[in-house]
Amino acid sequence: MDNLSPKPAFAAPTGEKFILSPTAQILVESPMPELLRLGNFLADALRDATGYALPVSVKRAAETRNNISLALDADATLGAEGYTLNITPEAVALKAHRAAGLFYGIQTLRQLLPPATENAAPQNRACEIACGILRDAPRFAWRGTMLDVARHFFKVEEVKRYVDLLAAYKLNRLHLHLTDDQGWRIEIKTWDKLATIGGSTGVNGKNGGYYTQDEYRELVAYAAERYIVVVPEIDMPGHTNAALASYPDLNCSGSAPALYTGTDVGFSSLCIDKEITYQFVDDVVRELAALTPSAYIHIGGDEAHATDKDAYVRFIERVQQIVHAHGKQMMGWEEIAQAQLSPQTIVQHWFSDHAAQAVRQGARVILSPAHKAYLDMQYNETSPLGLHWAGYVEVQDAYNWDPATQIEGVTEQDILGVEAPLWSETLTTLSDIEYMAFPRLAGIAEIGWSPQAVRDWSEYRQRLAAHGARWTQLGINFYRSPQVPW
Ligand code: IFG
Repeated sequence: MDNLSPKPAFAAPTGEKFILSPTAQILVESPMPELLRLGNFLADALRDATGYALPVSVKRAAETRNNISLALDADATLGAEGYTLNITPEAVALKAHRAAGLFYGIQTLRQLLPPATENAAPQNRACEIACGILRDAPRFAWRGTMLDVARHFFKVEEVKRYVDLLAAYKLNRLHLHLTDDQGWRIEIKTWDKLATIGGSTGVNGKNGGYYTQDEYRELVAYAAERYIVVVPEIDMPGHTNAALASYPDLNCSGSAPALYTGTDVGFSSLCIDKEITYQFVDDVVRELAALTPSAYIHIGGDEAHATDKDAYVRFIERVQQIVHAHGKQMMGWEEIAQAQLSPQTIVQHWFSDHAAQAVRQGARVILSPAHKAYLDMQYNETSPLGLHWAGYVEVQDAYNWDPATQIEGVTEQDILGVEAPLWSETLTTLSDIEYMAFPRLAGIAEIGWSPQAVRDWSEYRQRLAAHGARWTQLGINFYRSPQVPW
């Protein structure tokens, strides 16, 4: 019970064991579809590993011995994502106020089983689960990562695998950076060339491609089943060469630039004073909003070095109105704080002090400090992948910080949570993604979930070593940092 990550808010082991036996059942307290789905999610996770039948059924009367039970209860103090686990030698009782809490309790249960159970090959071994009481709930509501599918495109199956790994660490946001200078990755039916031309290539001419709207819906649904909200980003007015290359009319000059396969930033801009630009934005936001069950649409706003400052402010304020007109909240990189933001706009801190400016306007912030949370930063000067403009970020650097004291003028109640961006200029495979994300993403997940008071690098590195055994069973291509006693 002392190897769990994210570290629970409260866990009291008793030293006894619950033996998961071949006749064990998974019982749900009511026939609610989501409860049965969660029961089956847990059963699937354990069936492969144990070879046991683990039938899922609605609990009848007093049968609780030798079973795992899932129940929702009225204890609202657990919030939307908290849970309690009461594990005795007789039974495992998982309770939560909301279904997401049960899902997170299931992730904790998985970690209480031996690492071998993460490997789908049947082990047919009597699985032991440490007994005790856990009462756990997250510190921050926003616990996420961003995947840049614009510099290099990653297929639906690859992103689904990444989603599985995020869910195991109780992360609940996947921000997809869908468009940039090198690629437009989402089908827009009213502007079809964005994907067919703008999505035809990538950095160094590699990993072109795009999601059809059906494929994108499939991704959103897959993530939602794991209580992960997908947040789409259409980066603008900068980082727009792929769109400008697809439609000459979007350019102030009326002629389209060539597709771009380099890695420079800050050279492109939508034409702020042309009305067609706002028709484009409105059509894109409308189609994206229809694909986005959640509240947020990210409009980028970073590195608009080719956009006049006053024009930039006018553009952001007009886009904010368009996003609201389509019933969504606007998110953006922190430069958008130069514009007049509405209170429900969310600002993502990455490299400047605009976040404090946003807080002064009453906006809330998500922290992605580049020198701590950018997963595309090289671990050290020998890392085969990644960049180092924000510095080298080893596992300890990515773990050893407290969002509440990270930025002058930004305190705990201004912070929605944390997010670790993974930019893909130097990444082309799922294996590359795993190498840069693990171990550091597990640390970000703990920063987002666990109370600051229970976090300590010297203790965490020991716990992290135990997760290396799980990642090996899961086939994750993780970086074996010399800072961790694997
Ligand atoms: N900054 C750019 C990204 C990417 C990154 C690589 C932001 C918000 C450098 N903008 O980070 O597009 O190129 O580390």
